[in-house]
Amino acid sequence: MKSYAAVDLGASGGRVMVGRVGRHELELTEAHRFPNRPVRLPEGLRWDVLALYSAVLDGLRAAGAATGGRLDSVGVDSWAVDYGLLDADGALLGNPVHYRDARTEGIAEAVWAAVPAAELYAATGLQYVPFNTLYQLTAARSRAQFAHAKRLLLIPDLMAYWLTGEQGTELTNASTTQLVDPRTGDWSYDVAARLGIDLSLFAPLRRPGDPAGVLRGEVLEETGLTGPVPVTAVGSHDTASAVAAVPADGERFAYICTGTWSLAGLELTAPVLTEESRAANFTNELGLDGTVRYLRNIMGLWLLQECVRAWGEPDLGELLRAAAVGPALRSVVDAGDPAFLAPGRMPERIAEACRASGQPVPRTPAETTRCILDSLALAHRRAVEDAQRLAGTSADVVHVVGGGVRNALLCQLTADACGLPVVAGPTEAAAFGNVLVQARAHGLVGDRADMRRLLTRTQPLTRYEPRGGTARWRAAQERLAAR
Ligand code: LRH
Repeated sequence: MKSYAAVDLGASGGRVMVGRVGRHELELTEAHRFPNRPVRLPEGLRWDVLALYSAVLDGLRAAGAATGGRLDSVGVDSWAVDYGLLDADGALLGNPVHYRDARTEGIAEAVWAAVPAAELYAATGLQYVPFNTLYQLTAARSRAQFAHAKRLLLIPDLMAYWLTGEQGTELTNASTTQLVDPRTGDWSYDVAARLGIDLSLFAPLRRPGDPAGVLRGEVLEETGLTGPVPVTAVGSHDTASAVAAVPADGERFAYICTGTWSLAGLELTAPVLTEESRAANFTNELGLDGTVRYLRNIMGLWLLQECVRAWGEPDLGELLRAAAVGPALRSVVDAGDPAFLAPGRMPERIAEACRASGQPVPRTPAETTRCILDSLALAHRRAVEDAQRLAGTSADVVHVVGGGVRNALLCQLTADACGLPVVAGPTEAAAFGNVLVQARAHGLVGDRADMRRLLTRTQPLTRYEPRGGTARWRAAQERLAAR
C-alpha cells in the first residue's frame, strides 16, 4: 500500500486527507480539517492564504504522524478561478481577492466590447459567471498592485509553489480562467491578445499526473516528514478531482458535485460550443484525460450555509428534519441567480425573491430550508435535463458527490425532481480524485474506469429511487421559468 496526502481546499473549509492505495484497496482518512474564513478589508473581500498555507503544513504534519513520517506523494486541489500575484522576486503581492468580491461588477460589458460574448463562448466554452479569472484580471489591471505583478498563480498552484518552490499552471483549473481553448487544451492566444492579457504572467501548463516538484527542506523540517516527498499535479480544480471520483459504472451518468456550489452536468469527450449551449449558460471545463466537464454552476448549499450563519448556527440535523416534513414545492427561487452570489442577509433575500414572484413567503428557518432544498433540487433537474438535450446524450443515473451526500433530504428531492435514481457518495470526492490521480501517476491504478471501479468496490454508496411526482416538478420548473 502507498500513502498519498490530498490537500483539498474549499471555499468554506479545507482538509488534508491521507489516502492509502493498493491494487484492490482504497482508504481515505482525515488528517486535519480547518475553516477557510474570508476576511472583509476596507478594500474588499480577501482570502487569508497564509492561514490556509499554515493549516496545510499542520495537515501534512498530521498526515506524517499517521504514516510514520513517510508520504509517497502530495497533491493539491482547491476552488477555481482565484489567484495570487507575485512580484519579480516571487513574493506574494497582497491578499488574493475572493471571487465573491464586488470588483467584477460591470466588468463583463467592457470585456464584451472587445470580444463579443458569443465569440468568447465559441473560443473558451465557459459560461458567464462574473468571477471567471478573465473578468477578475480585467478589473485588476487598473490597480497599483498589478503594475508590479510578474506572475499569476491559481490558488492550488500557489500552495504547490510554497511547498516546492516550483511554479506551474495546472490545466483543469486553468480551464476556469476563460483563457483556455477547450478544443486544444492550450491557451486561447487570440482571446488573450484581443483583451491585452499577457499570457507570460502564467507559469507553464502542466497536466494531472505531471510531477510538480518535491517538498522544500523547510517544509520537511516543519512537518517532520522524511524526504524526498514528491508533489504530483492532480486535477487541481476541486470539481475536476470530484468528477474523477464519481463512482460511475459505464458512461450514461450525470453528476452533481455538491458543496458550497452544485456543479451539475455530464462528462463528455468534446466541448459543446453552440449558441444554444451559451444561452443555457453551460460551461466546458477540462477534466482528466482530455475530457470535458460540461456543467452548470448552481448556487448550492451556500444558500443554506449563509442562512444558518444568519440564524446563529442552529442544529442542522433538527432543521433538516423539520424541513423534511414541511409541504413540498410551496415556494421556489432560481438557485442559478447571481443575485445570491454575495454574502449576507440570505434569509431576507430568499424571502424577497419569493414575495417578488408572488409565492408564499417562508417564515421560519424550517420553511426557508425547505424552500432552498426544493429550489436546489429543481435547479439540479433543469441542469441534468438541459445538459442531456444540449449534448445529445442521455443519462440513466445521477451521481451526487461532495458535502451534499450527507443531506439525505437533498438527495431524495434530487432523485424525485430528476425522475432518475440518485447514487450518493463519496462525500470526500475531491480528495478521492486527488489521491487516485497521484496513485495513477505512480502506476497503481489504470484508466478512469479503473479508478471508478476501485471506488465502487471500496466505498459505501446510498441509492435513492425517485418517488414519482415528476409532473409537479415539471410544473414548478415552468412556473419559475414564466416569472
Ligand atoms: C467549487 C468551485 C466551482 C467554481 C467555484 C468558484 O468549489 O471550484 O467549480 O465554479 O468553486
